[in-house]
Amino acid sequence: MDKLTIEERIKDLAEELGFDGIGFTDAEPFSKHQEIALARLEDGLMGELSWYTPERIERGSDPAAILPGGRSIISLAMSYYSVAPDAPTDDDLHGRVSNYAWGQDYHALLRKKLKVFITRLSEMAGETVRAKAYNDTGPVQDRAIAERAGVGWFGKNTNILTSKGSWVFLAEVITDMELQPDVPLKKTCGACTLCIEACPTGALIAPYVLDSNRCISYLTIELRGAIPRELRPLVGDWIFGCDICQDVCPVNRKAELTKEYGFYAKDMDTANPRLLTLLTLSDEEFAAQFRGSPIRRAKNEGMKRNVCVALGNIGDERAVSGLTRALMEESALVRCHAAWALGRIGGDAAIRSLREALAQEHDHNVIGEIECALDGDEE
Ligand code: B12
Ligand code: SF4
Ligand code: SF4
Repeated sequence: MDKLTIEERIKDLAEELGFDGIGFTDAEPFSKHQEIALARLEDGLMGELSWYTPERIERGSDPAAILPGGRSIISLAMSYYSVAPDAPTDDDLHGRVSNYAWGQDYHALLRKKLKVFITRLSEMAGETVRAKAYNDTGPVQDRAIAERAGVGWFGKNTNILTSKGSWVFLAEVITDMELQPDVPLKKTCGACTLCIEACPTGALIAPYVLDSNRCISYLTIELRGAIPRELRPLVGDWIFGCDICQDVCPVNRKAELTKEYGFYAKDMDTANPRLLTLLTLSDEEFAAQFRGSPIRRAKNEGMKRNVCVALGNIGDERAVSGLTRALMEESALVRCHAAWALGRIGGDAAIRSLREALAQEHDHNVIGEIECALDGDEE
């Protein structure tokens, strides 16, 4: 039998550990991607991510500065695509959580796998290899690495599309090993523009250009303040992330279900939570319910804000009493969004609640929201 090359053995290792894609590239700087990211930041298209700074972009664009002596990057992809247990059939009001957040927190899951991966690399090399692994939280641009390593190509929705679709998490290992680079794929989206047309908020302002300020993923997960009023009606019933630009992508018709059991939703409530229940959770209950889940990132206050918007968009009068209680929440942010939702649902009970709240409210932002809601000016 032919002896396997080191690259082939590393590919086998990735498969053994459950990764669905792998490729190699050199550790040369990502100058073009650095330039684009800096320009996006400068143009205000990255939203208000306090940690996303020019220094971080510059550091992340030079892998050899992150791992001095780094010669290669191993790019890895793991599918998280799964099916929801059961679509809700009860009469409760449900919201939608993006597929990537149905299961366990991928950061923890991938971190463990990457640790094993690095240990096994050293065993393979017969000496301790120097390596630094990232998944999502590092300064490097995971997608730019995946593209150059031939793991996938950039879709017009800015996601990396692999031959098995875009429902993948990306990770990378920068190492001092000398590995034969793979070549970038020649694939493109061609004339397709389905994702751009389907995005409900118009966040894909041009092919390959996302305005984070308009993206539901940013609005429901990363944004800490109020969701802009004009965007609230467009958020629909998404309460954590958004899958629309991937759902419509024809490349995803070939998507295979993840082999990683941890990414499946425990039950229907994880993928389609009951909104009125979420609205009642204390901080402790929220932390307990979402322990080990990516959803914790939104925090209880952010989630209640999102739930109010979803309830306003669903427009069902059964939400009025829950939203009326939310008008008395300690958080002014939640009170603002509860007022907006009540204005959008309308009807005598909602109007009565808004008037009673106005008589007691002291926060000027909430007063403004209640007045708009009573004026029927909810957008
Ligand atoms: C910040 C961030 C966000 C922000 C901003 C997104 C953004 N514009 O990148 C927000 C909160 C909006 C976000 C949302 C999501 N994210 Co996010 N996010 C990140 C993070 C932490 C940094 C990304 C970054 O640096 N972007 C810089 C900008 C400038 O890059 P870009 O928009 O992709 O632009 C590139 C392309 O447009 C390309 N390009 C430009 N012009 C052209 C022209 C042509 C012809 C071509 C081919 C390419 C091209 O070059 C640009 C620079 O590389 C990465 C993790 C990481 N460390 O990399 C995860 C990451 C990108 N996110 C990820 C995921 C899963 C998501 C969501 C799908 C989650 C969800 N379901 O809600 C959405 C997808 C929204 C979307 N359509 O992109 C995955 C993507 C996996 C994949 N298959 O691509 C990553 C890689 C995390 C991970 N390790 O798995 N995210
Ligand atoms: S994640 Fe949703 S809001 Fe963001 S670009 Fe895709 S379709 Fe638009
Ligand atoms: S929907 Fe079409 S344009 Fe958008 S990423 Fe998929 S193939 Fe590309």
